Amino acid sequence: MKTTLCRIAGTPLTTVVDFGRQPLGNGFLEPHQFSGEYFFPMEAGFSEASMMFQLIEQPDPEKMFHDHYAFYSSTSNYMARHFKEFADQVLRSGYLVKDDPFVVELGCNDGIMLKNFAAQNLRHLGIEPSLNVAREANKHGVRTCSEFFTEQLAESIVAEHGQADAFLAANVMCHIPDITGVVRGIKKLLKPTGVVMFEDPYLGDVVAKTSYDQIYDEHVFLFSALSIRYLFGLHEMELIDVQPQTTHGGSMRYVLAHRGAYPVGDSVVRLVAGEQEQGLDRLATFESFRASVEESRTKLVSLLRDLKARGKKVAGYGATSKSTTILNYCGIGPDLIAYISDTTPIKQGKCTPGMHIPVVPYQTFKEDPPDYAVLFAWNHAEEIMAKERDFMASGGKWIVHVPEVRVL
Ligand code: JHZ
Ligand code: SAH
Repeated sequence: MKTTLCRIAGTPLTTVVDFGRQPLGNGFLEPHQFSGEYFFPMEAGFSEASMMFQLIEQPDPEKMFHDHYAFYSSTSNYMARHFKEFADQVLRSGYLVKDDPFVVELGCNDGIMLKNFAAQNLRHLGIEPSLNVAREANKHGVRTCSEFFTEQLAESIVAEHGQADAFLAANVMCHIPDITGVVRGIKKLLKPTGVVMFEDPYLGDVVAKTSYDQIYDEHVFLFSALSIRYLFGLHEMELIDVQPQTTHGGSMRYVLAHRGAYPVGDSVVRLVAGEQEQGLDRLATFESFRASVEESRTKLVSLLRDLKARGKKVAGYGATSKSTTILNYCGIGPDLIAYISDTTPIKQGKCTPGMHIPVVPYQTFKEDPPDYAVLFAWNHAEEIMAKERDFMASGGKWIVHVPEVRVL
């Protein structure tokens, strides 16, 4: 759906970066599907009224989240540990009532976080519209409801299960265009003493690192403490704590509650001041972001062309959703990148959205390693570097584009 108005403030949106025609970030496909492939014009906009960075147009949710969704959270061991720690934090937090607490998670995917609550026999519910990943969660004892979260769904959850002590979400709040409906739903779902804890890629990191690949169809918003405080403030809810995370290349965990339920922590005051200093409340910041994005594109394309001219073999590592933006925005196809290796079975044997680079099993990378590998899963660098010592020992080199295009 296209909008020219800010989804939160209703005031006009200003386009800050135009990424051109883009396919679905997770729209991996087979050659016979090329002719009917879906594309949309992807422009990122900013609203000074709400301080919210957002897409002008986003494909319909049903096009992106369905019964063959390609992203499985548990493909990273590091993320599995991260979500175990997140669950432990909630369990220790003191926010859960002693007697029969109830935890709801939005976008629980394959159960990577909720399985930790299920293992403790704690009452929980995962809202997960993508049926294939929800079924995976069920195998881990996680109870799911395969619907898109809305205010109405919140009402029916309350009717069936009562209100929740904790409302959790990771990498999903920033996916939902009717975020106002979500906040209204949360207000109804949450007990007076309940808390909301959610994390998403952080706008401050995206701007600081020019990690423009965090902008794709699914990410209709990139949040900051400023925009989250504004959005929830419209609904008498308060941001009480913020906790920076290293995951997904720099994320922020936001803790919110009904207004007045808990004191606002110093962390919020400090982060908001830092964001004002970084200019996350001003259009001008995103004008210079656009210049950095364009420069990053020029450098990556010229590096790949130079390697091709020198007869080097280049492959990609990790067929991430993020890479869809890079490949399509930079016009990088199979002529520059021979294949992309990925451990997710549902992506293998298909081609990348839009630029149609073959996605191959990890085995291919092991057996037929390239001279250079573009680390599209750069957010998992630590986990991947530890695993790929042989590649480096035999002379293989990594290319990264964050925070700047370079060969490691
Ligand atoms: P990864 C997805 O983004 C989509 P993506 C979504 N919109 C979002 O916000 C985040 O996730 C949470 C593979 N891999 O995590 C697995 C290897 O091959 O960066 C994945 O396909 N070998 C919901 O897609 C991809 O890389 C490995 O050793 O940008 C990583 O995808 C590892 C660790 C991963 O998310
Ligand atoms: N929390 C996991 C999964 C993120 S993927 C992690 O951090 O790894 C985002 C998930 O949100 C997808 O599985 C998608 O199906 C789900 N989702 C998308 N829109 C949603 C909505 N409106 N309500 C609930 N879940 C949604």
